[in-house]
Amino acid sequence: MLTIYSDDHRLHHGAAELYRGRLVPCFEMPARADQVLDRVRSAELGPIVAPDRFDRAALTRVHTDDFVAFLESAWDEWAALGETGDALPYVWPAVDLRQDVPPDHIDGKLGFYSIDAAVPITAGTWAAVRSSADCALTGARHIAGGATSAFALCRPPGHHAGARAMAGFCYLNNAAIAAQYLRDQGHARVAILDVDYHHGNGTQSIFYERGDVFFASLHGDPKVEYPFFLGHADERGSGEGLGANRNFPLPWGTTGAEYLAALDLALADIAAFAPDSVVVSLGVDTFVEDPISHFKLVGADFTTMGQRIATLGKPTLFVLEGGYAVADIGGNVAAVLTGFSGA
Ligand code: 6XA
Ligand code: ZN
Repeated sequence: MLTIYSDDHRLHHGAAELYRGRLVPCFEMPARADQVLDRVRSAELGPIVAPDRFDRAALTRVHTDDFVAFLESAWDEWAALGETGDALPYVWPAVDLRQDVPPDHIDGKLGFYSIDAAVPITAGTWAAVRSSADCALTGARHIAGGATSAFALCRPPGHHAGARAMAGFCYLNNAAIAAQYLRDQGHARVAILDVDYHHGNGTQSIFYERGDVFFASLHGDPKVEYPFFLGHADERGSGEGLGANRNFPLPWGTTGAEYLAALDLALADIAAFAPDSVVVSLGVDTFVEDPISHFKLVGADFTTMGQRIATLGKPTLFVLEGGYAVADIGGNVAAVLTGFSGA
């Protein structure tokens, strides 16, 4: 299996995030990608290549033009204030406020184009984000060209980013951009399977009214888990997308066996959809020792996960999402990929 990776991810390194009332070092850090690269290499999964550069138009197929323009200029507008630390939002157009008048000041824009404050913007964030999307697009290009699998080692991750919003360590939605690219290259039906611990709210929202992209997600129940306000079982899609969205919210403490039983249900739905290709939002924050999550998967469960995904028999693009047990993230990602390849 081909891996697509760029050192550009290092250009994005937020200093701190708000966690339970304290500023703590960002859980989403460069060492995560380093660990994954290291273990993919030692597992001898296959060649590791740099991403191709894609046109901005590939991004605006799923994101609004004004949102991409915001990401492009946010750091410069922030730095023009004389600020040198990370840019962070602190006010949002939530209940009773207007969503229809975009602000001019960067403080307002940061809130207008985000869902939460877990999205620090640094001097190198845009370059890293753009390169991360290029990794996903390059993987999709390989799949469109006939490859049976590819792994986009994306950092920063993407599945919380919506058409017009960054959120939860995510800026551009790498998996959604890749899925749309596959559609544009002639794959009539694409399925996205999100196995990250957190609901992929951004991906769901982007495709919610579409019948050509199926979205299935297994995740911590949003009643008790981030992102809290999307990801319930009754969200089944709307309009032409009715029936093309499937959520499996699972309780804190979910074991590997319980998780894999739910995965089988998601895979059955995807098989029934009969996609031309599958994009997997691969987060391994379902791991028992993950510092911000509450499932109990162990190493062998990740191998089984890869084996079961392979039973779909579809060209499959894996896109890296979350996972914060830094010492184990590489081994767990490699277990899914080798499970898939060896199955
Ligand atoms: C914000 C938590 C963001 C969750 C990030 C993640 N406090 N998403 O892993 O998949
Ligand atoms: Zn996650």
